[in-house]
Amino acid sequence: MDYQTLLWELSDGVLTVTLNRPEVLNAVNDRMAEELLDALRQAAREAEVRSVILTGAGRAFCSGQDLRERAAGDFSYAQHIRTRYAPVILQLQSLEKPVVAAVNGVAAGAGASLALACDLRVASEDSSFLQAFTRIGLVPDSGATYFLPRLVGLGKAFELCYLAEAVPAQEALRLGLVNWVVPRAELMSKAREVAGRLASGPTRAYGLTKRALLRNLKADLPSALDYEAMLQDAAGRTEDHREGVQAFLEKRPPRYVGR
Ligand code: LHQ
Repeated sequence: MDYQTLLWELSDGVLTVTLNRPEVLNAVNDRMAEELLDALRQAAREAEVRSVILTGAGRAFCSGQDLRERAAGDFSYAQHIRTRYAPVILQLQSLEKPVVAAVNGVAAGAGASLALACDLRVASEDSSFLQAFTRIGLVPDSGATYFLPRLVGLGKAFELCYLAEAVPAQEALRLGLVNWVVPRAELMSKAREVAGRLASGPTRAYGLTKRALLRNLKADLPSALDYEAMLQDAAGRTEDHREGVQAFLEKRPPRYVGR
């Protein structure tokens, strides 16, 4: 697919996908939603991609739904969310490779949901998270009501959704919404450092770890234990597991190949 709204860059196993409509703070139009889904599917298919960074061009990460393209309700919002946003959020979660959001500015509405659906978040000091939905009389969507209570607890999730005030990066760090906060100039180097480290790791074990963490969010302990045991069989058969043990015994760093 020829991307008009995204930049795609693969380097040393790290795929960087940049939302690229800076003039509207990377608001999501139909084309961007389609392209993002395509890019994430390609990331899943291509063995050379071993971790992914999602970021935004310009001064924002993503301002959510493009309100000029979809300003008011003469079409089905439900249909729009089911066909445009849900597949992207599900693809981010089912992609069995680490995904790091590099939040370079405001992440608002469905743009915040996109960041929350990534596995890890690095945020620049001047970034913020805004549950913009109720400001325009809408319900938090694209996974916001799923991710927020899990990351920050139900009480805080109510506050963020009801009051819809921007949460600055340092506060987001304190709440557990993001993993690291760094100066703006260091954002991409920090994201590349994290994603690069993950890209040279045991990709299959990371993918299975992601599957276990997400699946076991809603499991009871016996079934969580059983699921882990089942996945361990798969991890135990990988070349990387053999290499990891061998490297340990030989007292040298492992050289993982991602399978
Ligand atoms: C934008 C946008 C934007 C278009 C900035 N659209 N142009 C799903 C499916 C179905 C229906 C509806 O919703 C959803 C899920 C959602 O995502 S709902 C939530 C949608 N997003 C928002 O409500 C956030 C709207 N944006 C803002 O509140 C502000 O722009 C923020 C707080 C993000 C940033 O404020 P500022 O830094 O003051 O920037 P700005 O407002 O001046 O924006 C810069 C430009 O970007 C401006 O255009 P202009 O031509 O005046 O320079 C904005 O109109 C444009 N822009 N967000 N979502």
